[in-house]
Formats: sequence, structure tokens, C-alpha cells
Amino acid sequence: MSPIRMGRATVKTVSAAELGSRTTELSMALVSGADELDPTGVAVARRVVDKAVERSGITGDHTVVALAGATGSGKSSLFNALVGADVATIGARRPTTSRPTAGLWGDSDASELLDWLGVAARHVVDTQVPPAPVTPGKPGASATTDGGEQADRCAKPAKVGRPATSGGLGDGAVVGSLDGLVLLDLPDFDSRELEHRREAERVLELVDVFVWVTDPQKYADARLHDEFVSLLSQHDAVTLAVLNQSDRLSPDAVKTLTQDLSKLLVADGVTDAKVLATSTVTGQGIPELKQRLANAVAGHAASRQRLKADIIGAATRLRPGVGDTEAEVGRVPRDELDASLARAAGVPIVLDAVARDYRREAFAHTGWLFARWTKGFAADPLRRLRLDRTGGRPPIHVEIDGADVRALLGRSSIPAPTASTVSAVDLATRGFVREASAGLPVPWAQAAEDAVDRGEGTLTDSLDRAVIGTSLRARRPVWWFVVNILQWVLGLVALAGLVWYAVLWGFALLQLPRPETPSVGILPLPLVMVVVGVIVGIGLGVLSRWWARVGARHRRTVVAQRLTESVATVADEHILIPVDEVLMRHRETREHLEAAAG
Ligand SMILES: Nc1nc2c(ncn2[C@@H]2O[C@H](COP(=O)(O)OP(=O)(O)OP(=O)(O)O)[C@@H](O)[C@H]2O)c(=O)[nH]1
Ligand SMILES: [Mg+2]
Repeated sequence: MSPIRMGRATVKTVSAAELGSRTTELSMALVSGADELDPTGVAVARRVVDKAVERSGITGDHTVVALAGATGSGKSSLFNALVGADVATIGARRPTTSRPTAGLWGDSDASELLDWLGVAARHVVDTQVPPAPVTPGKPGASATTDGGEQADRCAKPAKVGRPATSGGLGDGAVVGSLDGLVLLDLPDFDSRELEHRREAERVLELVDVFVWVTDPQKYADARLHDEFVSLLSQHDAVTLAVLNQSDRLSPDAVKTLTQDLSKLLVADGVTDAKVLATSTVTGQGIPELKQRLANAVAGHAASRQRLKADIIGAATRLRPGVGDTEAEVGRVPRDELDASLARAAGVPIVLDAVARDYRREAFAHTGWLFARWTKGFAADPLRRLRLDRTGGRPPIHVEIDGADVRALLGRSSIPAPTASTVSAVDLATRGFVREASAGLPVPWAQAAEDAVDRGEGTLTDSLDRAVIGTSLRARRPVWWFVVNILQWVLGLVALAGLVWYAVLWGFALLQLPRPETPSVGILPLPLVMVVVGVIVGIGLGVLSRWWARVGARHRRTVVAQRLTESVATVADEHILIPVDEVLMRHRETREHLEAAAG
């Protein structure tokens, strides 16, 4: 239905704010979930959103109607007739109106809208009291809110063209209501005042309905049609053409001219325009004009009502495409996933090497001094895995990224995961994703499955980087240093004993008198030194070896913890975070759809 068609229009009000927020919610749901939602439903929803965005704009609860046209056509006179009071100045001097004036119907606050429109002069129409005929200089039942300027305007009596407000022209005569109507009396469009034209053009950009007011002299003016009417045709707003001052014409001429004007408008490209003949002197056509404005107001509200229903329909249609709730990824059991990834990363192999490495190092520091050289034959277990360069560093992945680690340390020599380990990872991943997306419609579960980063080799690569980036060694234990000193002392004591014996043997060889050898009890001191040095040294070595086993177990636990954390980071990066992103998108989509339909 055209909003300016005559007839009854009863509608419930849907505020522009409500419509706007529902539209936003539906469009947000499309942004977050269009790929997973039903494609047909998505297409419908897109069309509804587009329509609602185009339709609502910023005008809020109001329908903005502008009276525009050439100077002297009677815009201000029509404005006063519609408002029912001498608000706008009507003058003999052309052009008269230089700044727009607004007439407001209804209680809804239009100040924001009028500020946006840049209209300072405002007049609230009192719809409670039926407007009485207004005599010049005596405004009727109306209230003016504009203070100074407006008061001035009202104080000036209209000299000519008394508003025709009598004859049942109050709102009571209108089917429907004018509440929400914002009527603007604009400056002329064609005078020598460029400012007027600019101001009229600026406001015309923003209105919902144009009423082109023209008169018998100017209705066919080619320049007006070229410059003004064709400008109207470029806008989506509803256009209504008024041939004012019809009292100057015979009834036949009125008919001919309105038909003529209709044709001209079609030629201008304003195909939908309705032409109405009016006179502010006789009141002809004013009730019709008012009725059409009432219909425009109702049509505006009706269109919002319809758009709201469309949005709810589209959102409800899409709603089965999302679940009722979504899992929290952080709470989904992940032990199996982490364990399978740890195996794939070769963590058990690395831990064995760590323990062996500890024992080997411990032996190098705490073993019997004269047996230590044997360690040179034992291969370094971490070096064999090319993990020896991580030792003693802080966990590298904390400070530099994986690519740097790789550049610095190369690839490890941990054996590649076996086929069964790889399939265990796959199984655990699927299990995890299934658990995380339980209860979601298939496309979302599929999206979660697809989100997991399974790129050829990237997971294995990241696991390897994580292991390389993990510090596998720790500070040497203090007891190693203590035992080391002891071992050196014992070794040197034993050596000194031997040297002593060598000296004594030298004396005997040269048949020199043997120097006195001190003794401990019945045993000579050098013998005691050798025996104690060797036996205690070996004993301490054996004891240390046993203690190193305990230490190695502890080191293994510490490193296992670090590796678990590193592997968990890989799981987060490749599996948990991508899945969580899908779930978050699902949540957003669900909430937006609920808000749009709620
Ligand atoms: N005969 C007749 N004269 C009218 C009618 N409407 C307005 N006039 C007269 O036409 C002249 C111009 O009226 P305005 O209402 O000031 O015209 P406007 O379009 O607001 O002019 P600007 O403000 O200059 O753009 C005045 O002298 C009015 O009395 C009408 O219906 N019939
Ligand atoms: Mg005027």
C-alpha cells in the first residue's frame, strides 16, 4: 500500500529503536553464522535485513514530511493550514521563508531528530483541542516551543492567505492519527537566494515524504522540473505533488492542470507521485492532504510492524540451525588428547634420555676419580636425539617463537611417530571435538572438526618444536659439587700414598737408609692413605650412583611436567583454540538470533 493512499490504516507501533536493534541482531547472526545456517533461510534473512536498513534510517518514530517548492507557491500558507495556527510567516516579499520551520504532532520527543535535521524553529501542534478558525495575528490552539525567533514569527500577523483550518480540518477529521508527523516548511528552491536552495536541498536529503508545492503559474516551469523535480526522483522518499492556489482556476482548468502536472512528473521520472489540487483560501484539498499525511504516518508505522514480523520470522526460521547451549572447551576432558600428543611428540623417549643424561652427568661429577675416564665412551643420550642444546636454558618457547627455535636448533632426531601413534592422535582429536560440539547441529560440529589444524605435518612439526623449545636440563645439584670435592680429596690422598710408596721404593733401590714411616696402629700411613683413598672413593662412587638414580627420577618428573605443558600448548594452538572459536561463533549466532526473534 502506498503510504499516501487514502483510506484507513490501523497499526500497532513498533519503535524505530526496537526495529533497529532487531535488525542489527539479525545481521550480526548472519555475520557470525551464515556459513553454518540453512542457506535458504540465510538468503531470506539477508533480504529482510537489507529492507529494514533501507526503510528505517534515522527518523525514529517520526515521519518527516517536507513542504518544498518554488517561492510564493504557498508552502508556508499550507503549513499554517495543516498546523492550524499562524506559525510560518506568509509575506508579500519574495522569498519569505529563509529557515525551515517544523510542526510536530504527538507526544514523542522529536528534538534529536530535529537537531539532526538542523531545524531550530519548532511548533508543537495541540491535537487535543480541535483547531478553531485562526484570525490573522491570533494564533489558534497551539503551542510554540522555539522561544524568540518563533515567537517573533507568530507575532507577525499573516497578511494574505489566511490558513483554511475550518471545516473539520482538525485531526479528528482524519482517519488514523497524525501522531509522529514532523511537517517542515522549507525555504524556496528557486529564488536568487542560493542559501535557501542549499538549505532546502540539505533537508530534502533527510525526509521521508516530499510534498512538492507548486501553483498554476509555475507548475510547468522547465527549470523547476529540471533542477528540482528530477532531484526528487533520485530519492526513495515518497513524493506528493500539490497544485496550490487552485481557487485561482476554474474547476475544468484545475482538472486539466492536475493531469498535465501528473504527466510532467512521470516525464521527470517521479512515477509514483499523486497530484492534489489545494487552496489555502477556500480550504479545498486540505483535508485530503491531511489524510494522505496521516496515511504516510500510519504507513511508516505499519511498515515497521511488518519489518518486525519479517525479522522475527527470519530469525525463527534460522533458530533450529543452532543448538541451545555450547560446551566450554576448557572443561572438556583432554587427558587422552594430551597423552596421545605426548606419545606422538616422543615424550617417553625424551624422558628416558633425560634420566640417562642425568645419571651420566652425575657419574662425571661424583664417580670415583680413577673410573671417570670411562664416561668418555658412553654416548650422550640427549645429543643423540639432538636435544642437548636445550640444556640449562630457560624454556625457550616462552621467549622466542617456534620458527626461531627451529632456526636455532634445527630438527630433533626423535624418531617419527608410528602409524598407530598418529591414528591414536587422530582418534583422540575426533573424540575431543565430538565432546566439545555435543548437542550442536551437524554443520557446526563439522565446522569444529574442520577448524582443527591438521595441515600435513604441521602438528608433528609443532610438537617437535615444542620439545626442542623445552628446557630438558636443570642446574647441577649441589651434592654433585660436594661429592666431587670429596672424590678429588680421596683420589689425591690415594695418589699421595702411592707416591709415598714409590719414594720408599726408590730409597730401597738406591740402598739408602729408609726414612722413618709413620704408622696408624700397625699399618703404615701410606698404606692407610691408599686403602682409604681407594675404598672410600669407590664406596662414595657407588653410593652416589644409587643417589643419582633417585635424582634422575626426580629430574624426569620435573622435565615431564615441562614437556606436558609444552605439548598442551600445541594442543591448545592446533585444536582447542580453533574449536573454541567455532563454539564462540555458535554462541554469538544463537544469542543474536534469540535477540532478533525475542
Ligand atoms: N489565491 C491564493 N493565494 C495563496 C494561496 N496560498 C498562498 N497564497 C498566497 O501566496 C503568497 C505566498 O504564500 P507563502 O505561503 O508565503 O508562499 P511560500 O511558498 O511559503 O513562499 P516562500 O516562503 O517565499 O518560499 C501569499 O501572498 C499567500 O497569501 C492559495 O491557495 N490561494
Ligand atoms: Mg514560505
